[in-house]
Amino acid sequence: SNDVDYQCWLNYQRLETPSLSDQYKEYLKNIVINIDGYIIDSIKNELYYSIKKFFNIEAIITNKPIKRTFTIISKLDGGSFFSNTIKEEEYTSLSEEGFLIKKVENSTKKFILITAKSDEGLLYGTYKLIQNIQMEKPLDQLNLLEKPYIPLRIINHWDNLDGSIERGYAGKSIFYRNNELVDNLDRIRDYARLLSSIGLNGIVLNNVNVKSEETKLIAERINIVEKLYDVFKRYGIKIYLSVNFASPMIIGGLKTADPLDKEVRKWWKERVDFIYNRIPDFGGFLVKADSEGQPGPFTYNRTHVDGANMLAEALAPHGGLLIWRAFVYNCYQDWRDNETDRAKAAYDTFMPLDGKFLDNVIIQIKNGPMDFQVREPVNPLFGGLQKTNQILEFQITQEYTGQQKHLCYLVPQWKEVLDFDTFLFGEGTSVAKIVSGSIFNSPNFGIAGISNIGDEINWTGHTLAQANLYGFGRLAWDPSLSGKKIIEEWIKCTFGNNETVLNNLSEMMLKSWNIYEKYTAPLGVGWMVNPGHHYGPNVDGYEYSRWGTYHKADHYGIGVDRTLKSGTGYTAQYRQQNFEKYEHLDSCPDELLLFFHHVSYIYKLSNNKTVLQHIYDTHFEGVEDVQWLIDKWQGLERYIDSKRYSSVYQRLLEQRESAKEWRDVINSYFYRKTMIYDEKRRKIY
Ligand code: GCW
Repeated sequence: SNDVDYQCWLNYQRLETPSLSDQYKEYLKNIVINIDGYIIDSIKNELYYSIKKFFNIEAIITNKPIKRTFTIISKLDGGSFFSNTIKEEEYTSLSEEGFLIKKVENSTKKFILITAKSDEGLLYGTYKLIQNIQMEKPLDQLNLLEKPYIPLRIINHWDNLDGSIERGYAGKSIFYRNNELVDNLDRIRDYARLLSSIGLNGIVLNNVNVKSEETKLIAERINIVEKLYDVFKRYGIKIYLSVNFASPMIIGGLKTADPLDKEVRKWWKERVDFIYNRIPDFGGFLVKADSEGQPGPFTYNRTHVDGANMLAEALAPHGGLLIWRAFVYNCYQDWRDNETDRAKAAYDTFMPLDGKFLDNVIIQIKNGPMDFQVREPVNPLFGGLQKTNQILEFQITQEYTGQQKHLCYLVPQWKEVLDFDTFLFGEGTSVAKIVSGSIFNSPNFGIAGISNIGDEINWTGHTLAQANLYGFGRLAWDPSLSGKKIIEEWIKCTFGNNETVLNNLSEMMLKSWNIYEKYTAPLGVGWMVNPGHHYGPNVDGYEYSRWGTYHKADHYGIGVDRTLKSGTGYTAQYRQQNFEKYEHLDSCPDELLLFFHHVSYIYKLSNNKTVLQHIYDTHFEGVEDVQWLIDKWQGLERYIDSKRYSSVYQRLLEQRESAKEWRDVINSYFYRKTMIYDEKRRKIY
């Protein structure tokens, strides 16, 4: 499709500066590639296609330069041709997936060089060069050396074979329909292009809640996986499958799935051998066990170590990874029970197992201790675990952040998580550093995000939600990038280099998470959503339920006491410095106040406002801010194509309606609980 909305940030629009365009064109007329391979073919395709769109020319792709000026893509060991152009330190600092791009000029030739140690590196370098062109970066000083900071950069799909997507807000699966692979794989290929252009190197192809049909993907339905493998491998993306822990019973006909049972172990080994026979560089398995109804080792009185290691042992000979989720908690809690705290569950379950997992086991941990709320503290397993491989899990799909009807750019939220100092091994041990694996000296660390795409033409339903997918990939590559830098890249590539668009839209995006937070659940307390689908306000929707998700509002106050002194003791799961910060009211950050403490409505925040007045103010402001978003967007009408303009506009109107509903429900609830007026006497029902 040529639809601009479909192309996302790979739009390849003509440059606005003709002279710069001519300069680049001169170099890109002749592409020199002296190696073969399926990833190399993708590089050729991408260059050919982008050059055509940028400059309206057909690039000539050759083995040797046919002009004095050209662009060459070559492995670092690619011979003497350019060896004296690369400095020793450049060579040594390049990692396996890194790349070097530079402009070289001597008396006989001028060329842009993209070089790397691997085909994947060359592919990333190619996308980088294309992006530089699109962003109209000057060609003169072109000299870039990049390598990913985090080794495993994986997108997770909660797609089911019937075509539905759990928590999907952008249509149906682009992979599956009616329990089959879709017929036309073009769109999947375009998705692979989008993913590798932002540096992602892994994809989990099916939902962690593995139902009966999906269980067969490791058996008689392997051909589906094989075909997807054939698409993704061309873009350097490894494929992984979510598997059902009870597979030996469901599809193997065994009487048990006990991980210590000999037959069970043998069964898994055979399954894994079977998979690798068909898919030589299969990535591995992702498992949600003993969580929200999924089977797991607990049924057999075995531990997660028993379960994970059994699968890891089967995968190890093939170099496969076993990713095991830490999202384990009691989802049948009695709301009357004040002792049990869901926030404590992951840490309580996995800390005692630290150091007991095999080398190819990785624990995948959600960013917070609860479940992707608009605001949560960082999961204390980061900073807790010392001898276990870890993957940080983010939710790109906006389950609790407006379901892609509301604008919510999540990069600022993710940045806070990545920058959070856990104090593991002393000051300066950020979450980003942990998941880079550098301090553990292991490549089996990473970052995962639940995809927000579906088969709607613009992939993400809300066009501006494309930025979340983009930003996820960029942060996984380089967590030190700022939210601003990332959004500017995304805007330029998606909407072009117009200044007004750049300024207005980046401001909108950067404020959007905060705006969403203002009109929804206050001060980190979370969960005031409608049960089940999780859209829209329902203050007590999860208050008397089995899910462990309570705000404990009464006429006097609100919040969950998670202190060691008088509450559930969750604060003690953090290292000393963070424990102290959260334990005490005076040092607990306002935005997490109600996550950690139960306080009275007249408790004063650091800005001297009472909690209640803060709730009123932010809820009125939130709606006004959505109006501000609308005004800003309207100011861009003449710069943006009408299709994208009006589809975003429609969603902003829905956001305004929904924000009003949130405002009035929340404010009325607290007014009725407290009978304390809003100081400004605004309308409350
Ligand atoms: O956020 C919750 C969702 C479930 C999801 C679960 C999980 C895939 O509401 O739909 O199931 O988390 O992460 O396993």
